[in-house]
Amino acid sequence: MARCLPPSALAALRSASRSASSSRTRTSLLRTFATATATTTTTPPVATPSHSHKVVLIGGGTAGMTIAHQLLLTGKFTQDDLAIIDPSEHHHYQPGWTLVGGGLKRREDLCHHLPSLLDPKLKLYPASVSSLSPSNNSVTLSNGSTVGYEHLVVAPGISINYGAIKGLPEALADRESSVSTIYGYETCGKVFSTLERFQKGQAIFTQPAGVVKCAGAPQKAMWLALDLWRRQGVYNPADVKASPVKIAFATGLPVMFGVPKYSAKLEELRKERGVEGLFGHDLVEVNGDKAVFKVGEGTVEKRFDLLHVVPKMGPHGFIKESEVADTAGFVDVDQGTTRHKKFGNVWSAGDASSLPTSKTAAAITAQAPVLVRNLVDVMEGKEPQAVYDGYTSCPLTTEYGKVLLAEFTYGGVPKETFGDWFGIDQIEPRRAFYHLKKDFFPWVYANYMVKGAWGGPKGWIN
Ligand code: UQ1
Repeated sequence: MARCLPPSALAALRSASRSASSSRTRTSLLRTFATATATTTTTPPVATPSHSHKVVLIGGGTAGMTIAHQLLLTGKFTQDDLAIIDPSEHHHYQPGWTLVGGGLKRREDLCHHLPSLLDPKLKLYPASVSSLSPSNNSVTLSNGSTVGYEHLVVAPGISINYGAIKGLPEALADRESSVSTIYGYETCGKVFSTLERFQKGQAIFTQPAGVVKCAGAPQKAMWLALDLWRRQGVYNPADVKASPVKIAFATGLPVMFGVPKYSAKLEELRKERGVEGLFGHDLVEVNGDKAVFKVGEGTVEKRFDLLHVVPKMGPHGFIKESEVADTAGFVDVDQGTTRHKKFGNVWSAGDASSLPTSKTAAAITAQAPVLVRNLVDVMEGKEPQAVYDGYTSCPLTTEYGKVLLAEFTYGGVPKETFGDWFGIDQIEPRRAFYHLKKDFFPWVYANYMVKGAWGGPKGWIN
């Protein structure tokens, strides 16, 4: 496997935070530093404007990678019919970063060399997209060349806007600070060492208002930390007043989780375990040992000794500024078919899409087969028939050795795989689900899902 640990990662983050003045520039620097290496060292030249493909996919992340291989497995495409545009040298199993934060995995083991994951029949453009022209059926790359398509799948994920919280890039890049986040390859390595060192004081775990990927992850980080400190003897859930460590969960949301069934259980755990709940608290600034939250129309300042931050996220600029975006900037697709509401040859899945469900890798297991089936049907002159029900899942680590496996559809309606099979209620955190999360999902993802052969709750497909 190619090197997955850029030695200059944190240095790049540091220099990005030093040299960039606007939050927009910061974000793009943070997002693309690995890309610069990719384009200068290992990549073939970018195609000329004459290139065109049956299907162009933007993004080689979970959605793009899975959909590209599922399309190939239909047997209806040959060499270079399908093209992926992605500037990244590496593909990450991001659901594993919560485990990295808990000291259970090494981030390098969840990182794959992107080009080597691709079937040789797929054409790779190792470049970023600068604009979309859906009326001309073409995409313009950052080097100015254009790529044409019959169908376009827009799946570049969601952009992490570190700079949207004042002082955050600097605090994350500072090795001495106790500010960390599991939401990035560059930063997730700092989390566990920060937690392990922490023996006394106020810990705050944040979750922003607004859209994030994997909305359960902010508290997964907290539950593992709590359990670590409990085992180390510095946190006693039964007597928080006497504990050296105090824990608060500061969330921009009014509740612990968006689905009432699971939220009730998580709220029960929060109270039982002595975690202070700061609801409606949206972190806007990190200033030394002060965290500044927007609360209602005003601001509230909290002192901290350890801060785990979840940055703000939003759609990529090239989507927001294009004709395929909805008013929020996400790709405006039908929530059942995944087909664009206006451009019939544009499709989207995953974090970049407007699909009104929780943004997770598990959701892709259900979205990808629907998109692939419908795209192929439309290509063959038929009406799209397959319908996505909003399935998504959040395997929520509530302590070392236990996971609450939340699974639900649109509207937060529970759809529990093992409830159907074994008649159990998945509201209870279980050891078996912990092994699914820690061992089985990373394995099945790397060996089958990215190759288009895993259908989530449906098991192996293709
Ligand atoms: C899943 O298929 C999957 O992909 C590998 C995950 O990892 C990201 C998941 O978290 C979940 C929940 C699924 C769904 C599969 C089952 C068997 C519930």
